[in-house]
Amino acid sequence: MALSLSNFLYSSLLLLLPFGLMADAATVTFDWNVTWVRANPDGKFERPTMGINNQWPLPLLNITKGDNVIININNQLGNQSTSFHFHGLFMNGTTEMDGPVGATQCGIPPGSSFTYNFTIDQPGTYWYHAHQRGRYPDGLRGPLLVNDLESPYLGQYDEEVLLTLSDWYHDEMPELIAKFISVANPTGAEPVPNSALINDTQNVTVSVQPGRTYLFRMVNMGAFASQYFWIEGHTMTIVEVDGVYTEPAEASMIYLTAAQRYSFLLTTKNEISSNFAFVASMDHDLFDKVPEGLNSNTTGWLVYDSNVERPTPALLDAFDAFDDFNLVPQDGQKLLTNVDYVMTLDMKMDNLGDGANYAFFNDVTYVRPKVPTLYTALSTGASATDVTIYGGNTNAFVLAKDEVIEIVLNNDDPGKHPFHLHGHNFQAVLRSDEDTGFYDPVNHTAFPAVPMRRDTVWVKPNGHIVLRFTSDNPGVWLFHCHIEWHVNSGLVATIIEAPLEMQKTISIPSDHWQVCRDSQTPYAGNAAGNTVDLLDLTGENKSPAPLPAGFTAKGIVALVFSIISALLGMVVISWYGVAPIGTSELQSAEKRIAEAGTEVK
Ligand SMILES: *[C@@H]1O[C@H](CO)[C@@H](O)[C@H](O)[C@H]1NC(C)=O
Ligand SMILES: *[C@@H]1O[C@H](CO)[C@@H](O)[C@H](O)[C@H]1NC(C)=O
Ligand SMILES: *[C@@H]1O[C@H](CO)[C@@H](O)[C@H](O)[C@H]1NC(C)=O
Ligand SMILES: *[C@@H]1O[C@H](CO)[C@@H](O)[C@H](O)[C@H]1NC(C)=O
Ligand SMILES: *[C@@H]1O[C@H](CO)[C@@H](O)[C@H](O)[C@H]1NC(C)=O
Ligand SMILES: *[C@@H]1O[C@H](CO)[C@@H](O)[C@H](O)[C@H]1NC(C)=O
Ligand SMILES: *[C@@H]1O[C@H](CO)[C@@H](O)[C@H](O)[C@H]1NC(C)=O
Ligand SMILES: *[C@@H]1O[C@H](CO)[C@@H](O)[C@H](O)[C@H]1NC(C)=O
Ligand SMILES: *[C@@H]1O[C@H](CO)[C@@H](O)[C@H](O)[C@H]1NC(C)=O
Ligand SMILES: [Cu+2]
Repeated sequence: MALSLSNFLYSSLLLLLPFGLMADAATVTFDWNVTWVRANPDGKFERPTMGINNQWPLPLLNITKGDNVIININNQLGNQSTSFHFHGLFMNGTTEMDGPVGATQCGIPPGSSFTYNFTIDQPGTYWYHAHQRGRYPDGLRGPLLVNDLESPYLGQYDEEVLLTLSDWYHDEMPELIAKFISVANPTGAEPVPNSALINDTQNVTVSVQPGRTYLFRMVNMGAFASQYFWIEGHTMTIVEVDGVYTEPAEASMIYLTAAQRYSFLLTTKNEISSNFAFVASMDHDLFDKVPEGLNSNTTGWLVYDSNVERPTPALLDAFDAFDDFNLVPQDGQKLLTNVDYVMTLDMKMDNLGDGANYAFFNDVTYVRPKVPTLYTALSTGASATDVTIYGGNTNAFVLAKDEVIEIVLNNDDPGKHPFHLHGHNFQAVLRSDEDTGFYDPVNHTAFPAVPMRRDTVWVKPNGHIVLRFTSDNPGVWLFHCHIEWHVNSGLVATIIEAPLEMQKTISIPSDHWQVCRDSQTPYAGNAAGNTVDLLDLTGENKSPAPLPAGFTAKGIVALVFSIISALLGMVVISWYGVAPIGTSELQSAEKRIAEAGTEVK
């Protein structure tokens, strides 16, 4: 019964030792069957939803820093393949566990199994989600917390509270994507969510006690909408963004794009006479049209006393959120200077020859290669440093090891976009105001001495951002907009970081090859699967051809279709809606417009 002295000393020693020195970190194992379930989180509509072990919402992964995580996936969906990405984890030394289908693995087809095996040595607030065309908004996304026994804020709070935010669609993604990327939607208007959720429900209550401090951890797991978040009568003290501890910063409202995370400290009042509302409100700027009856606001309450009423939140005239560029990382990491390599990404939205709207970096819209990019890097020897072999539609960049890399992103689009880098966080060096056009490297506002770091940052409409990081993590890492619609319409670039180093250090477990065989996906050679002539990309996956000359402005495409509908009536429009339109149809439409005396610029 009595605790022996040696046992006692051993446990005390464990508490005193820095975590990294502990003999064996734990291995935590999860068995996940991916299954269809039915869910109705907004109380308005029950729908088929992708769950884990017949449950949805998905499980919280609450891991301790240093732990080895094993997740055994068995895809029991029956009709769709999938994969998982652990958003914000660097996967240092295990790029093969990063998850994006076509980049670091083949999709896991129905009936197949796949094991993710990685060690977490970062603290903070993360999430996990499927990383294959449109899967995560259908349900496959959940929170991931990394508990840090060495947190600089340990001891400054009594308890932890997790709140997730999300938008929610009633229709399933395959159907919505088909409507979104279609000749019938030439302007590329994104489907607007039906509801917003907090913690995968609404009207959530957080029971609090007076005079205590709570660490709130927040994740936006949504597919599209950014959200403003505020708590009436209380101040938030931000201490972490995207896994990076910050100097404490007070805020009355925060703004979370899809995929961003915040942790803040909140100290409760000393009396319990009232309860207080908190609100998450979807940013309408991103919606082309706000549907009648949409409620963008989700309310929850800090409940001091459950017998006291829960007040309706006051309506605000304007949103005034904390600017994350004012955050300072707690480790004081200085601005990276002496940039070795600049990746310039000019982004725009435009139409291709099928009449649908796509997203482009440097005039190329991403199309998944036949061979996942990592497998190309591992199977092509010395040629792996030649960017050509990764294909003409992947926006590939090959980086050398241990260089300072700068990403310049010029947003030639009137929308806000949240950009995410896999495998790293980055110093957010500059975010211009809107309508400032492209970045001018010789004329810009001063960079901060200690820039904010995170893994997802938004660019303003028709503005630009400049990001920096060190290429110290060999692997294949995507850089993409985290609006799932824009991922599907091609706003993705591929970074192949230190490929020759990868060839020495990365080995692919046999179950990863097996899912490629199960799904008949080639896993060697260049992007087209050619293992003999690596520079021959015949047969690679390509985007549709460009529009014929004179049809490049998306406004004209819209005009063409409104005129066709006026001339020929709705029967034709619905026919166009089901069959992809070809060049000849567009040309005859052009001729008709000319004949009708309409001006075509
Ligand atoms: C939350 O409360 C509002 C207002 O009472 C109600 O309209 C809504 O249906 C509730 N949501 C859920 C999921 O119960
Ligand atoms: C797959 O099955 C689910 C559940 O039966 C169904 O709701 C969904 O529409 C199907 N999806 C496809 C792409 O067939
Ligand atoms: C996963 O599915 C298999 C086969 O149906 C079943 O044997 C196993 O118990 C399931 N695992 C979990 C964790 O539900
Ligand atoms: C996980 O990876 C480690 C390191 O490669 C290996 O030793 C271990 O056997 C793997 N575990 C599983 C369950 O695959
Ligand atoms: C996560 O685990 C830690 C350590 O066990 C615990 O203190 C914390 O409350 C947990 N967080 C949540 C949201 O459950
Ligand atoms: C929100 O959901 C998470 C699980 O994802 C749970 O740990 C947490 O306690 C919930 N928060 C509240 C306030 O209900
Ligand atoms: C949502 O909240 C905002 C800010 O208070 C307010 O302007 C807007 O009218 C609210 N929307 C609805 C539908 O209540
Ligand atoms: C530098 O940029 C500012 C702000 O955009 C502009 O007003 C100014 O004319 C520019 N100066 C030069 C030398 O281009
Ligand atoms: C990856 O690990 C190496 C070796 O420990 C380290 O030098 C590098 O900074 C790490 N990079 C990231 C992004 O974690
Ligand atoms: Cu976007």
